[in-house]
Amino acid sequence: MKIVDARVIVTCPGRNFVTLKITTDDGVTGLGDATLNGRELAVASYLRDHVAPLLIGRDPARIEDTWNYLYRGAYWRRGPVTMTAIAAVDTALWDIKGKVAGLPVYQLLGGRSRDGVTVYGHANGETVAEVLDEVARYTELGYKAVRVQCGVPGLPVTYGVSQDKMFYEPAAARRPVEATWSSEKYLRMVPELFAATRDRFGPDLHLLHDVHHRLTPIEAARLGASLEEYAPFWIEDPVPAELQEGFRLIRQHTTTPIAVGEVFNSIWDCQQLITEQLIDYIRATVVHAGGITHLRRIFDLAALYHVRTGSHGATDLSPVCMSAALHVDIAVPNFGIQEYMRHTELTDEVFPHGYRFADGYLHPGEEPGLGVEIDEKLAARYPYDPAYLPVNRLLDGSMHHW
Ligand code: EZ4
Ligand code: CO
Repeated sequence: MKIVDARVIVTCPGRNFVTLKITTDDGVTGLGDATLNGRELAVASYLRDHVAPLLIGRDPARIEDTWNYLYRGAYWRRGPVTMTAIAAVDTALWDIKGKVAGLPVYQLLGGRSRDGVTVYGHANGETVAEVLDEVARYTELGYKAVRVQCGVPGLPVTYGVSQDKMFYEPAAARRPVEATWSSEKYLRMVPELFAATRDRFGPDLHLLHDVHHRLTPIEAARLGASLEEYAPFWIEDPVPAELQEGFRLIRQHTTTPIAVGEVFNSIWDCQQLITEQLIDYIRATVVHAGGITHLRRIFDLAALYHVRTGSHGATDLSPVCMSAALHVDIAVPNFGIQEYMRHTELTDEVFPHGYRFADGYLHPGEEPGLGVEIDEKLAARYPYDPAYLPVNRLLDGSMHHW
């Protein structure tokens, strides 16, 4: 079997998605997500101009070899653009392998390790009362785990709080929205949010929170300590993770579990975090961490060090990525939890898929391959629409981490 076509499809059914579609000489097709929020066309060009020509004529069955061909063969290694492009190829080849074998991809990864994939939803609000109402909507839908994000009194725009609550979308503007930040005000708010949520919903609901890289290690240590009595499932991205050893400081002061890694692209971004047991959950996912092939390598390393998985699953990861993530989640021994921000109905129409939500769990479908397709005619009706993620400034105007 040979690859005869590798095509990049860019579509914006409400938000931008980049998809790679690989076709074999037998007419089998495979899909890979290649969406990099706010930098979409860089990956589209990388694939179209530099990768697709190399794929033509290759044997689609040689997934590992193709991964290394693209990784080592580029000479310029790693980085979000390269690794997202490699992920798209890798994911599409796993899809093809599953279709050729007549098996869902999770069967090729060793079969089920669990009955369903526990997911968490996003409850966002301007005020604590609003957040609690959102949490109630999720518990009514059957969710066992909810991420809580709340406006910070005294700050006009806060990460995680949007107008359309059930379909949070941060990349909405032609120019980046400028948000403001104060760690001091924020650190006062979060324990109040957790106290109120535990008080209303009791001890069993898993509560998560995303710090979105905004604290220093000692501030994160204080946050973790101040939340211990509410037993959070995790706090996510407490600090920017370029300085992996910085997490030692957090660890010395709190037993609140730490999750990190939605912006990681490779095993080398988290090697020290994992091997020194500085984190509890690794948030790398298929599309930004080199595909199923590389993600499994990360997860296997994590398993050796008692680190569990908690893959990124925001709406800027397409249903192709979500589908691939679920096949990995259901199979790996050290699964922890999967983020799940539901896509809009229009996105689900463009990407018909077999995975289903029921009672707090997602279930990958039983279709051969990944169980997700793209309606190209419908996709073509929604052309690319540039949008940027926000930026963030301190009250004095300094650039801060978003
Ligand atoms: O800000 O996916 O945990 N989820 C997140 C997301 C990210 C976006 C960035 O594109 O932090 O909402
Ligand atoms: Co996050």
